Parts: sequence; C-alpha cells; structure tokens
Amino acid sequence: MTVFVDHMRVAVQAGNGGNGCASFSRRDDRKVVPDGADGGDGGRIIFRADTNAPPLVSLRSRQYIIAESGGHGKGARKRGRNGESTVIIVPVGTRIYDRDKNLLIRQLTTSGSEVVVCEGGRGGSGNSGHRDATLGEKKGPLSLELQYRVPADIFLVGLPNSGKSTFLNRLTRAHVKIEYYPFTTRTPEVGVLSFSEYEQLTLCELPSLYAASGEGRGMGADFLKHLEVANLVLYFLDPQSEFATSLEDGLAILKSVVEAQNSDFLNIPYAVVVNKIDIAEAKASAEKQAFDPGVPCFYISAQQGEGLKPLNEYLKEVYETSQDA
Ligand SMILES: Nc1nc2c(ncn2[C@@H]2O[C@H](COP(=O)(O)OP(=O)(O)OP(=O)(O)O)[C@@H](O)[C@H]2O)c(=O)[nH]1
Ligand SMILES: [Mg+2]
Repeated sequence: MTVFVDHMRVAVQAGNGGNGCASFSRRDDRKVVPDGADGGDGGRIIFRADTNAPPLVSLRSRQYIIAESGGHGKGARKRGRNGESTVIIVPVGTRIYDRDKNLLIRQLTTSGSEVVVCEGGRGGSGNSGHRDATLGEKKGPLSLELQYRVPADIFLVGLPNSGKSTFLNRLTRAHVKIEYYPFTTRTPEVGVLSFSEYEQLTLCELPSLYAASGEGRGMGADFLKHLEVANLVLYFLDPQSEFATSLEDGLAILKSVVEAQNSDFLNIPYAVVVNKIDIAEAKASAEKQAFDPGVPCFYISAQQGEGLKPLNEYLKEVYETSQDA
C-alpha cells in the first residue's frame, strides 16, 4: 500500500544566468571591435497540477530540484542558450508555500494550472555594442512546503462500519474495499458522482471517526484537515452502531471530533445519512429518533439502494448551488 502523504518539503533552485562574454575581433578594415555575446537565461522552476500526477510522496526522491543554467555567451556574437525550465507535476489540490516567508504562493486547483515559483537567472551582457561584459545572475535555493488537500466537494465523515465505502462505490465508479469489520478505509478515497457528462461532484470518504479519535486515538482525526476545501459534509450513521448509544449520540461524537480538529469545520453545511435501514431493527430504531428539523436527514440502504433518490436530488441541488456561487 502506498503511504498517503499530505505534506512534503522540497528545495528548488532556478538555473543561473550564463555569463556575458568579453571578446574582440578585427574587422576587414583592421579595426578591433568588441563582439562578446550575452549569456542565456537560466531555466525556471514551474509547478503544474495534473489529474494523472503521481502522489506527492513520489517527490520524496527529488528533494532538491535544480533547473538548467543558461549557457555562457561567446565571441562572434554567439548568445548562450537558455536553460531548460523544470516542470514539476503535482496532484490537483496541491498548495505551494514559501517556507522562509511563510507565504502561500499558489493553490493549484485545476488540472493544467501552473505557477512559476522561481524565474531563471538573467544572462549577463556581452561586451558587443561597447557594453561592459557582466556575469550571469546567480540563483539561490528556495525552500518550499507542499500541502495536499483532496480536491473533493463532498466529504463522507462517519462512524466506523457505517457504510461510507458501500455508498461511495454505489454512487460512483470507485472500488473501495468493503469489509464487515470497522476501520477498513485507512486513507481518503475518492469517487466522482456524475449527473451528466459535464455535471459532476467529487466525493471523498475519510477514514472513520469514533469517540476516542478526539483524544488522538486512531488516525481518523488527522485526515479532517481535508475538510478545509469541503462544500458539504455527509455525516454517516448506523442505527445499530457499537460506537454510539443512539443516532443523536453518534452525530454528537462525530461533531465533537470535528470541532476538536477545527471549530470552523462545524460551519460547513452538512446533512445526516442514516444507513442500513434494510435491517428491520435498524429501521425501527432509526424511526424512534429525530434530529433537529433544520438538518437535512436521509434514511438509506447503501447496500440495497433504498432511499437514494431524495439524497441524489439533494446532492444535485448542492451541485447547482455551487455552480451559482
Ligand atoms: N445491511 C446493510 N449492510 C451494509 C449497508 N451498507 C454497508 N453495509 C455493510 O457494513 C459493513 C461496513 O461497510 P463499509 O461500507 O465498509 O463501511 P465504512 O463506513 O466504509 O467502514 P470503515 O471504512 O471500515 O470504517 C460491510 O459489511 C457492508 O457490507 C447497508 O445499507 N445495509
Ligand atoms: Mg470505508
């Protein structure tokens, strides 16, 4: 299994400018003239996001990335060649920070978007045209922090074994592993829900939470930082869960773990999904409990496909609202 890494440090350095050349040649009329050419510019460092990029962890083997320097100028007005720029392909959802300035340089949110983080050094001037020959500009290292946030619209946050993976697999083309035991999903899992060819929402299942997650147990809470980019959270509950005494208790547990991570996350719009209503006892127990009437709540069976229509319609509305925004 590949390790899921959501931050990485790299140092980059643009290419140095090539030196300008001091050279003289004798013309046919025997006059000596300067003919040294300019040095080429150094290559730039560019980050480009791509949906097919390898995960951030693949940069681990490239922790110091240097672009090519410009060639030195030569006599007879031969300009040095420009250095090749280095393009670093990163996953969509990568944010690039300048570590020394503690500054966000860019958040790459769409495939193909790119940013030049370092311009190459300028080539020095040659002495042709009676200028002074100068050295090329030298570039130093730039220390960067890359952070990755799963680029999803809707996040599934729930109690262990509540059926998040079953739901994700049913609504999207994801093939997430489903087991009868809890904590099967150990890293964020993504699927795309398509309403039509161009109308899509990305769903992301986060590893399960339970009461002790708030005290740092398990790893579920650590992944909650991905909610920074969420438009909607679906809280998943199972009426017969061994991890809560009731549906309300389950929701309270989930919200308190989320709040402990970042209280702003409680302001993200949310809906509650009560799953497994194909089990008679689960359905009966769910019917006895009511949530705050202001909270959209859906009773479904992800396994049997029951109750999915209203939830689908709700998600479509969420999609349409996000397009208007
Ligand atoms: N009866 C019934 N069982 C379900 C339903 N949805 C999921 N299950 C079962 O519940 C178990 C857990 O399902 P998952 O989809 O893996 O649940 P999860 O929330 O992703 O769980 P973890 O990621 O492992 O914490 C599996 O045995 C599923 O087959 C449902 O609607 N009805
Ligand atoms: Mg799962």
